[in-house]
Amino acid sequence: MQFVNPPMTGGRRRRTSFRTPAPVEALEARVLFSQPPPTVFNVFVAGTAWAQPFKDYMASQSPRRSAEFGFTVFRRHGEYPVRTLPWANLNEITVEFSDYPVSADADDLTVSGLTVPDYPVTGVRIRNNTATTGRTTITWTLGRPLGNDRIRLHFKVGPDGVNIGGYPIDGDGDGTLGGDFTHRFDVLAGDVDGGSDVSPAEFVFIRRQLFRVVSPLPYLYDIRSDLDGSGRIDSRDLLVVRRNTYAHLPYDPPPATANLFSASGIRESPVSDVLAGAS
Ligand SMILES: [Ca+2]
Ligand SMILES: [Ca+2]
Ligand SMILES: [Ca+2]
Repeated sequence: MQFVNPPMTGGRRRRTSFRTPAPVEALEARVLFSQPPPTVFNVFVAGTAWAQPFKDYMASQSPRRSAEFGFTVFRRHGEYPVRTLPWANLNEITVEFSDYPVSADADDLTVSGLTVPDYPVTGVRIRNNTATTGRTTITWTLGRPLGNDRIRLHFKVGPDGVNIGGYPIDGDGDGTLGGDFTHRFDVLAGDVDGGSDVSPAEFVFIRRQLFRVVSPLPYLYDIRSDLDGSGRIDSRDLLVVRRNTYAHLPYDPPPATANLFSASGIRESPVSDVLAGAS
């Protein structure tokens, strides 16, 4: 028995173990010949302002969600239809990868929409959670919340994008290395029923739920009515849905690239202003 430090851990992962010496598989071989190849497992969205009890309750309702990373908008395995998201302060996107030391920069992720052609990415945080989930997560933070928009996520794969020691992942999920990752979902603050518009009935619906709380007892509490993820349905949520009443998702198809965007006739969401200004 000897004390071995495998050199394949890519700097972040550090694992020590007692085992008999064996030829250590290089990271290159591990990436190139792994079956299935390393890929994206899940994509989550959340708000940095979300209260932890809100996230805990959200995750408790479905094992597909995360008390750490938020609401799932993409799963690699299995059908996962997502209704229009009703929250007003979504500004974090977390991608969960296979158990590899994945690297990425802030500008590797592009978040585009019809209302806002290019959401600024202001930060990136990489975590190798091998001790807990056995997976690597990368969280990109946006400079403004997603809102009233048909969102398209895109990140490039390879040495100048998302990579594992310079090698590509299987971004498009076709079973071979390479291919960028793209995914679409919609966000409309106040769209409690996910029908892609905000009706006066939804204002009434939220008003009926005033003062319901997620903690300590989430009696009749609904995460889709807590529009700022505060853990409490109150006047701020009511203000969000009131300001967005009669708003709807932009009708145009999603842009192929951010440059093809046309903003004519599309009103930007005032909801972020509401949240920033309300007390
Ligand atoms: Ca591929
Ligand atoms: Ca609706
Ligand atoms: Ca709230």
